[in-house]
Amino acid sequence: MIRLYFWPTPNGYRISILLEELGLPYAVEPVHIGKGEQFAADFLAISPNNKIPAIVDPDGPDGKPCALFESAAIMMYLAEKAGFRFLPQAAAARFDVIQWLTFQAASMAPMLGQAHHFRKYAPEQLPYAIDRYTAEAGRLYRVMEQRLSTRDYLAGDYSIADMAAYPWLRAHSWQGQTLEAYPAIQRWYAAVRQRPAVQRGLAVLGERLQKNRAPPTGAAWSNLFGGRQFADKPVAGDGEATR
Ligand SMILES: N[C@@H](CCC(=O)N[C@@H](CS)C(=O)NCC(=O)O)C(=O)O
Repeated sequence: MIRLYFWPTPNGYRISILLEELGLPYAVEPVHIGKGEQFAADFLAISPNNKIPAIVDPDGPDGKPCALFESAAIMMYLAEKAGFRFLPQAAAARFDVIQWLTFQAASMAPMLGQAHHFRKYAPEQLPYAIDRYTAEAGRLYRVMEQRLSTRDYLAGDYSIADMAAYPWLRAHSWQGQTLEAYPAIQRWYAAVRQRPAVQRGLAVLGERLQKNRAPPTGAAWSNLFGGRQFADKPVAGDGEATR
């Protein structure tokens, strides 16, 4: 069975949503990133960038085990494995999905993540950074708005590109955005949200969600944004990794 290395965050939900959409059986391996479990040697062997999500498929290509990190790569892998579902096999349509998936992975998620960081987590209020990433979030939303004003989903039919986008847009208020300003995104958002598989994917490890969504402090801050995240060798001699 596929093992999903997961924590309930926007990038993690991309994969839980896709696995639910595909109906593939999977086992969740929680990786508590606030506790520093992403620095454990056995996890780094699968995900050398110390980030969730990651998967291990014991029945990979040529029947051999396959480990993957990076959400976009995992999405393409799973969609193809399931027989090109939510990722067309025909080249032109496939690359249309891939370019919008890459736009999510390479442009939207990193910039929206910076908006979260400076608007919610930074220990100082830095107006330049807040303005820059809020404006960049708005610019990216306008790219999506224009695209969705001429088609139902990012690449025409519902695809892995939409599943990659939706978990990030759920946090639109953290990015200084309001969906009323983007009518096409608002329609798309409602259509994705009502899908039962999306709701099941978003419920994975729901009991582990931080209730108050307060910024991390202490060891969690160090693990995510501080000394341990940026240490030369975060694994060595540090007792935080508990996996
Ligand atoms: N480009 C990566 C980003 C993954 C990522 O940023 N994961 C975050 C959670 S959303 C994480 O694991 N953070 C822990 C850390 O940075 O140590 C992907 O799309 O998979």
